[in-house]
Amino acid sequence: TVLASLADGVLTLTLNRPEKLNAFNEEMHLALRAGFQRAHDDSQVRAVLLTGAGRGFCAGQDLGDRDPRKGGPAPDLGQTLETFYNPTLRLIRSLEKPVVCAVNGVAAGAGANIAIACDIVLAAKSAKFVQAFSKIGLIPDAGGSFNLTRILGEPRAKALTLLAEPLPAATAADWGLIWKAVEDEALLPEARALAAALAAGPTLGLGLTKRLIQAAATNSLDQQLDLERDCQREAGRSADYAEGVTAFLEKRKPEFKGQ
Ligand code: LHQ
Repeated sequence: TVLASLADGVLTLTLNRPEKLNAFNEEMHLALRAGFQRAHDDSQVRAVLLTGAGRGFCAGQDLGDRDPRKGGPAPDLGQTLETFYNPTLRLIRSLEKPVVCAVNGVAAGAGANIAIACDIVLAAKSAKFVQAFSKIGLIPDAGGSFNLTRILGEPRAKALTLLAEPLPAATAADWGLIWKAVEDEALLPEARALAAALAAGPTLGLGLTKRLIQAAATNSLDQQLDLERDCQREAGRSADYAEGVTAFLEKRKPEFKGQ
């Protein structure tokens, strides 16, 4: 349900239930989590590229999995979040390596919010982001209530989540919800090139940069200045910093190792 391949330091994870627009069943949850866990554990992985197979990126939870017409007790969706979505969201955010997301088609519900939790999001111009939750009586999850509000502010976050209107990729880019909307044919080549360039970069410093930018959402200025000091101290001790300065002085391209 998730294809994983490692090349040039990039672990590509492709959601692969195209007949269901890559909606999440338990198997896909576990496979995606395993992919991000591998990204944490494997030092060969220096960047991740997340995308979807077929015409959709991800339609969120597979709604066929829990058919209310079959009767039985109401499901505990809080438990579903705790068991399946939240660990994956935490793995994406805590991974100190860049995560590029290539949104190849519709991203709905938790699928939209997993996309926007990634670090650099490219979307095909034909893609749309749908906060579909309110259409079925649910609330925005998978970090959506946090990320949408922080990125867009309350007015847009509320309208998107209360109305569940599809947001075209170009508007998502205009609003700063994603990095770029690109021509459909250009999506994968651009996303791959971006991920490969990041993977060949000073990934220790990039990881620290990700930590800093995320921490700024909840830190005070004083806390953030302290964190910048600590992270710069660590970056300054890296082999990549020495190589970056040496290459600059020698007027050549640096060769970073991620150390
Ligand atoms: C699907 C799905 C789907 C199953 C398309 N499931 N089959 C967390 C905690 C626990 C539980 C609940 O949820 C959550 C978080 C969530 O993610 S809640 C939100 C769940 N997602 C949705 O409500 C989105 C439902 N899907 C749609 O609104 C549309 O399918 C979108 C807007 C994604 C795409 O529309 P279209 O491009 O018109 O495609 P389509 O509707 O024709 O879908 C194509 C096929 O995919 C179709 O199957 P079929 O056999 O008729 O070809 C759909 O039934 C199936 N599909 N989403 N979530």
